[in-house]
Amino acid sequence: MLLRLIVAGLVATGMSAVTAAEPARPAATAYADILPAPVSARAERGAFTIDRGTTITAAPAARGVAEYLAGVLRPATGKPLPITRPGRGGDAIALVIAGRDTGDESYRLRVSGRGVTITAGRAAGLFAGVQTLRQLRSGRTIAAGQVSDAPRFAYRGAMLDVARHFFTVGQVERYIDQLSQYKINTLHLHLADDQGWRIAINSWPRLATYGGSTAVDGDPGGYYTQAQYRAIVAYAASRYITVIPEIDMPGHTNAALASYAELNCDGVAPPLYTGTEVGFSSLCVHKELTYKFLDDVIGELAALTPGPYLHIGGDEAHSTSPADYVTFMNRVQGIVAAHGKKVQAWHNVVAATPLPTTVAQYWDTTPDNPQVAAAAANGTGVVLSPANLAYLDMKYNPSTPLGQDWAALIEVSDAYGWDPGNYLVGAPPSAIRGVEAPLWTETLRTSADIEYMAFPRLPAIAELGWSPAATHDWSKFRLRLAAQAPSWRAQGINFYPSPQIPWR
Ligand code: TNX
Repeated sequence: MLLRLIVAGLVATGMSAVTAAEPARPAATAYADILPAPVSARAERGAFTIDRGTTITAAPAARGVAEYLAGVLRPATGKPLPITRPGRGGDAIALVIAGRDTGDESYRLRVSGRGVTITAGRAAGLFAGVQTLRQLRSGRTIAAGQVSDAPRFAYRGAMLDVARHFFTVGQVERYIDQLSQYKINTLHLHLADDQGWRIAINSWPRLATYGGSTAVDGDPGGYYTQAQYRAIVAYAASRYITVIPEIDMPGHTNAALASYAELNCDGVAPPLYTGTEVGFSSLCVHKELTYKFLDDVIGELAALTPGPYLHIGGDEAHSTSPADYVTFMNRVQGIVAAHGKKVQAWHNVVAATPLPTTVAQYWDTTPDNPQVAAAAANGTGVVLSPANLAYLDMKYNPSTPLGQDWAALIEVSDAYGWDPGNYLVGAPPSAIRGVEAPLWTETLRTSADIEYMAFPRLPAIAELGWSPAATHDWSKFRLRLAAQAPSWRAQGINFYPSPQIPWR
């Protein structure tokens, strides 16, 4: 009787009596479920089981990735997983730096009954392989098979707006952990806008202490000390994510203008702003102090930034005349260059004269933009974030409780249903650096809010950035996405259960 009850229970949960007695086995489709889709993957017979004797082997250059992997696997498996130098024998998960360094996150993964080997030309590739390994693991078991993989685009980004609402270091790190699982390699932090200035600048302290004191709807403000900001950058780096800090200008600057009266053309500081209008503020383009201010800010930001790019905004400068906009953007590009950094800016920068190294971030809602296409043909790099496809703050449907709808309603099939390599009419494919999914936070206050808007669309954009165009297939993608849900539930990720996806 008892046995019959157990068997009935197993049948009800979809398991067979045989597998129930063994450690949980990965689904046979695991290699087909990897997200973002790899270049190639095939399942083989057998599986590797992590045990008391399993070690992680890594040469010194791979030590950081090994520690990250151990940090994931030890709590998940309850096994000690010591990290050792290569070549000690025994069952191992081997992280091997070998072969040509292609300068990207290419890797190969091989799982047999005897062990796991991830091989890459550089540590960033091993880290990407580790993310694939995480998806293949079920309990202590990893199904046998092989993966060969490389990213389609070098730039795979996500933006978080910490200006409209402030998010703590812990909240940003939580998002970084989520991004890294989908092989996102760039975190663009929107650090200043009309509603708040979120990074301490030692030479202009009131930017943060006063300009950072509030948020949309008068919600609590906040800012990162430089030590906290460095901690975010280091945490991201440990996940092979480069941070691009953005100070938006010449518009979107009310928080700065409110903090220092002398930055205003009329010398009068406006009040702090907690609404959600855009386009009403502008730095004073013909005041020399503006450029002294920006030289100080950009200098401190450059010193905090190991990555090559600083983002100078440049969008929606509706209170700056077109001629002043050109003057301003050209001069500020020079300041960034003088501090040894390259410029990223919203695509409006092409109205000025982009430096040869400037990258334009495209946010328009149409693939037809001759001015941006011409700049791209002229050598300006382009990152694609079309607002009607890639903006994570857009509602999914009319009844989505959070977000906006000015650009579009964006269901999962919309976020996935375009080809970045073939989107911007007239732009040479070589100009396209990749994709970025921006998350503006006028309506978002908590990590649960961030996750509801980002999941499941962020993995869709991540796949457009990583996976070969030949793998693009909605009917398969929706199954890959469905396979992620158990992991999201286990991590407490608050995702939108889109009716388009056959969730498991
Ligand atoms: C447009 S598009 C903005 C942001 C807003 C966002 C809200 C662009 C570069 N700027 O200032 O937060 O829409 O969806």
